[in-house]
Amino acid sequence: MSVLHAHMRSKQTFQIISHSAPRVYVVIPTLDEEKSIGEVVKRCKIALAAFDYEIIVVDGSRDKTREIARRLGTTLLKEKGHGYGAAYLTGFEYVLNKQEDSIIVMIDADSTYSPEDIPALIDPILEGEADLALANRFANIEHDAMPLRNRLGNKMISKIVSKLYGVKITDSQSGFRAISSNCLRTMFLEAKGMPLATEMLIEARKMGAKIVEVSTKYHVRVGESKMRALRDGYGILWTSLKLVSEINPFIIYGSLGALFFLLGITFGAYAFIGWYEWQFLGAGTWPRLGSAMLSVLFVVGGTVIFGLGILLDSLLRYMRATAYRERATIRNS
Ligand SMILES: Nc1nc2c(ncn2[C@@H]2O[C@H](COP(=O)(O)OP(=O)(O)O)[C@@H](O)[C@H]2O)c(=O)[nH]1
Ligand SMILES: [Mg+2]
Repeated sequence: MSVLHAHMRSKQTFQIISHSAPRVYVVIPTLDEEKSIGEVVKRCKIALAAFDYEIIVVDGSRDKTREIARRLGTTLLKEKGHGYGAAYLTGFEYVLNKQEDSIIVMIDADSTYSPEDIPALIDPILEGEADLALANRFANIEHDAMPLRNRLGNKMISKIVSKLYGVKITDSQSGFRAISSNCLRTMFLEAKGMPLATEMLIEARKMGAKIVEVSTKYHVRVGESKMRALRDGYGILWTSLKLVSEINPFIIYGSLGALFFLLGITFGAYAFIGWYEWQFLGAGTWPRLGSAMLSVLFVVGGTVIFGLGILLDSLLRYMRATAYRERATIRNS
């Protein structure tokens, strides 16, 4: 979407909801971004001129980032702990403590995302069409903006998250997002590093939030990336996998149980053939007692694990239903 178009949309939206438009909080984590923070903040201000907004910079820098952010009148917070996730959690805490209905925008300080796209990103939330809007960079990516390694890693993680959690997401690692305060409040987030982005998606899915992707531009970065592909990549992959037992325990316990059961059957068949040869075909003594014991062990173990999967699944469903009913009661009262 063009810059002009984004502006036009923001004005339209603003006119429609001018009486009750929620405040927009832009949270920007910064780690040594003196080269670009000034420009990003200024562009955010222009893009949000028609809105009631506050820009929050959550900093962990040793360069001049803080001074620049202060001079531009942003709310300056010091990150609690260290890392991309820790910085966001600090910013979220600040916003949610205000106890108001608002929209939170997440954006990098490195000039990769276009602040001019913010109105287009918050639009679906204002319109009630989404709780979480993700910028999808792949539709409009500047050449060389994302290293091939990151691009492939992102594609893979996005596929895994989409398959495991039943959401359709093209760009799971996009750090340009908008979320309603009501949705953010329900999320249990604890990742201190880059996996926060993934954790947030999974939490959104768990809470039954409406997620949309908005196509935005993506530019070459100013300054150095703080992402460490290997370490962060593994962290993100692990986060994508580990939370599945919370939303769909049957995938894990069901397949593990089935695998054990199959192993048990295989050992059992092997033992049975040995017994048959000994009994009817005149082989020596029956040699496969070990296999028979393993067979019993795996079949019993597999059945127990499978049962556990079913049990956890219904327990989780029960808990979710209870939470859903509680939320509905609160809303109606
Ligand atoms: N406060 C804080 N900000 C961070 C930290 N790590 C990264 N950031 C900021 O988070 C944003 C995303 O990091 P970036 O290096 O752009 O990651 P990439 O987009 O995956 O390459 C940038 O604005 C960084 O300055 C951190 O440890 N503390
Ligand atoms: Mg970045």
